[in-house]
Amino acid sequence: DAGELEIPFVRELAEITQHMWRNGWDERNGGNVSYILSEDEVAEYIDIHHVQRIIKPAFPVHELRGKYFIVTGSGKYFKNMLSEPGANLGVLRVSADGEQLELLWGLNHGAVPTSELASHFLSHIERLKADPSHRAVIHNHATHTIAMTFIHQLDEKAFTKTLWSMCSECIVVFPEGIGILPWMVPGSNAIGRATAEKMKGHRAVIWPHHGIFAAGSSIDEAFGLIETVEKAAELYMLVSGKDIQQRITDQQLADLAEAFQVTPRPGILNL
Ligand code: 2HA
Ligand code: ZN
Repeated sequence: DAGELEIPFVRELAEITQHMWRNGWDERNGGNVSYILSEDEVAEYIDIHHVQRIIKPAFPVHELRGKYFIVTGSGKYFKNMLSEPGANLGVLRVSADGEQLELLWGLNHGAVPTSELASHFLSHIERLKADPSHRAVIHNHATHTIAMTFIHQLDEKAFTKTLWSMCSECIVVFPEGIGILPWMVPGSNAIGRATAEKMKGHRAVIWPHHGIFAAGSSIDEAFGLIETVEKAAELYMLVSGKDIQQRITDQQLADLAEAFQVTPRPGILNL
């Protein structure tokens, strides 16, 4: 529907989900996105006084009361979001008491928000504490990132160091490193709490044998972080087991951090 795509934040989510699907990162209904919107930007396109449906979240989210989100729908395919935004995406507001979700647009035909809403909401709460400009959380099934969780030890520091050393941009893009959970059942409140705990000090959290969660101040920032992690993981998968002749040294990583004025998480570089 051309009209729906005239809403800028609907177009942005429809396009980024299409992009991720084309990257091969969101087979079937894999992946989910949530993005904080300002009341003004929503009110410009949507009647914010007309609540279409009330949706009960799994738990109250008082910290997010009154906030507006665009979210992907549960069970919906990224492949289809661009051609049918209203059936696959929804704009909702957390009620003034934080107990319910007020659907304002989309999620047509009774659809509900992403099955990973717990991980999204709890991550938003932690990232907003860490960074007032925070807005976006993206989860997808980035292929090489998942592959790497089979053959690399899942120690966060070792994993971060390997990613940093795969390409020169990495330490600049995620100087705080990567959080890693143990394998857990997806879609649960428990994985939501564990993800959010990692989000206190990281913007990227890997779910072994499943995918990645990333946070950022915009869709571009969160997506760019995933692209960078995934690129490093792809390089790792290309070179692992090969006879490596040279690599970026810890001193060179430290030089990069200094040149780009970022502070690497302590305890990772051996200098
Ligand atoms: O929405 O990716 O983690 C499907 C998933 C669950
Ligand atoms: Zn997933």
